[in-house]
Amino acid sequence: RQASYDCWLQYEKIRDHEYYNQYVAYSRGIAVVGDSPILKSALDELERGLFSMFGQKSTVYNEAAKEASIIAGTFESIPLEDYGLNKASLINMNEEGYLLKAVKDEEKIIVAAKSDKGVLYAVHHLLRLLQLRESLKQVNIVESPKNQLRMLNQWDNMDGSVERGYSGQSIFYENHKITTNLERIKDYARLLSSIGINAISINNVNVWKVETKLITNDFLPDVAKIADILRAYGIKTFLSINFASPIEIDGLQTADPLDPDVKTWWKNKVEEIYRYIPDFGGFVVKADSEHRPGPFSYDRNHADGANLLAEALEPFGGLVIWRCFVYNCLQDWRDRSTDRARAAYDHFKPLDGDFLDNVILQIKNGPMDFQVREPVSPLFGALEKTNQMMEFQVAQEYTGQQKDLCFLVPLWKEVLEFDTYAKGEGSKVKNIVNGSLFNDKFSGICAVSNIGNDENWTGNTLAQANLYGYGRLIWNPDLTSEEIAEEWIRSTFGQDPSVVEQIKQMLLDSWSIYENYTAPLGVGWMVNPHHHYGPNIDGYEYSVWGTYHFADRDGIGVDRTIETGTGYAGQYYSPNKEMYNNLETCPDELLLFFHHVPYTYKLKSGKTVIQHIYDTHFKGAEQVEELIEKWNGLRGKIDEIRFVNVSERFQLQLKNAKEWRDQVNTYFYRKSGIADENNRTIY
Ligand code: GCW
Repeated sequence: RQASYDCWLQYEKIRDHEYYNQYVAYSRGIAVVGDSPILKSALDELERGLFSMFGQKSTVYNEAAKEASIIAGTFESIPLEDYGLNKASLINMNEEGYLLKAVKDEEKIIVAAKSDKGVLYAVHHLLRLLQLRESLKQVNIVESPKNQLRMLNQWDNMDGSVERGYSGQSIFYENHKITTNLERIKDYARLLSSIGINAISINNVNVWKVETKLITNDFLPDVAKIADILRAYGIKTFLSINFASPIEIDGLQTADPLDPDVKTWWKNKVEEIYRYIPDFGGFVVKADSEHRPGPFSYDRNHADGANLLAEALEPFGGLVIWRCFVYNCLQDWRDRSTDRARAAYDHFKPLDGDFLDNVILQIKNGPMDFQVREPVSPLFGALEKTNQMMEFQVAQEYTGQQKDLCFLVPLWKEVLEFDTYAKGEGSKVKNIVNGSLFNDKFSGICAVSNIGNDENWTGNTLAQANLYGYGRLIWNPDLTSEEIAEEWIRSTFGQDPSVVEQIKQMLLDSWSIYENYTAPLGVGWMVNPHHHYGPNIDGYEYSVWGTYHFADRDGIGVDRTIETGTGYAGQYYSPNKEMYNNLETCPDELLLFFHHVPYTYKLKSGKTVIQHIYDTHFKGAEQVEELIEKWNGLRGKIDEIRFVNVSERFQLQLKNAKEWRDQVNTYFYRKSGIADENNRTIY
């Protein structure tokens, strides 16, 4: 198997003698106390990681034997007092939290947690410390995840395709069946548990014909097999469902959420599912969105729709994750009064408080759709009485499709750090999605996954950093992008400082580089329709999707102000509302998202809009050349397969960047007639 398959779980042999000698003793005897599928996974991980790093098999004890140096188990199962530890002092950690501590004159490491899952996470943490060559001597870590649901959404279809997938085919399905390659799913579960993911929906939110039947006995036995595998790694299984299931599966006349027969149908259906999967997570629902069925067909609203399912799931502790990606996707481009950016807020804000307790609204990070640059969705902060969670996209649909390098952690961090002012200063998005600001019962973060059955999971090996970074960031949003990047590189490519520094810089610069050659000043959608890769300035300009830049000979941008525009800016709390609404205070990077301005408008940077467009596009393409040079400098320092994989993608990125540069510059030159101050080539 290639190194790239193991991603950040390389567990490379420790060759540094000093370090080896210091730590090898810990690996000789290990104990994982207790017996459960999750604890078995913890033991497997520990044995595998230690063997790989120290080159010797550990002796395994099933009790806290005195010969064992690493002792893992729950607080109930290991004799904490014997090691001078006090259970009461650990009470503050949450169900998934844990303690890692060196005891007995640093001869032993205690790996203790409230739950089995916590033990598994603690083991991964310990292995990570070893991979990062951290000192274990005085280790004393008390850690709890900051978010409750830490989820991935697979957009996998049962024909094996992956919607917005850039890494091969699905690892879950082939030929309209659930895969028989359960090993690969187990390996995915290993990767996910190592970064703390605890929930996954395993089919596309667009639920087509065959997929509708995933909740029938045609497929439930096989779904249960997947759930068994995932459960052993602390991951709950969810399914995306078709709102019209009662009609499509059993021929009911209606799927009206208030119809008694429909209610009974869902109750029975849910009961059946739980017979197969006793800890089934619940449903993810895309309803009345992009032509998917939903409550609107019956003149009902989204709360009616979500509550129907919530009532059925409630007795089993199941959740409804209801998506807020609801907008008019048959817009007339001539209609200037409709603004897609307003849609999620306009649909869901009036329903605040109407959803049952086990419903969570899933809100995309921005008001449009995972563009390179968008403001934060104003729905965050607006829902005070409704469980909610963030939806990010790890898959690089609009950010280079895993050909172009785009490390997304800095983008996600900006979103999580955004202050909504919902309850005055300090009402950050991260404190909304962790449930603390409004005391939500359920909350968290989910994201569209970026993996497929490519050997290296993510197409571009460097895109592994986005999956890793996503898990680490939502575990603890206070980690910095730098820390996360560095952890990933060292766990993936080893310790060579020159490699670490070089790749780190490349990752950290990459979002801004991508933004430079694609999307200036908050303009989105200048992409090829359907597949969304490469430039097409007017590709979405006269379409039904509500995605316009309104460039004419004088200017560009969408007027979303309160006075003269769509009023979108008014959906924010003050002072964000005023900041965005006023041309003078609107940040440059979102200027054209909120305002329509002349090409000659002077930015805060001192440049005109048109000169900014030219400069960033020339610069972006140059920066890609620099990335390539940097990467070439790593030849021989990392294995050839991964080196070549990334090199090939950089060539594609360069071609893409030049195309973007020339099309965007030429388009706006022709529109505006204004020459580049530096007389560079524009066609
Ligand atoms: O913008 C769209 C994507 C679709 C996706 C949709 C969604 C799964 O292009 O591919 O459908 O977002 O989030 O539902």
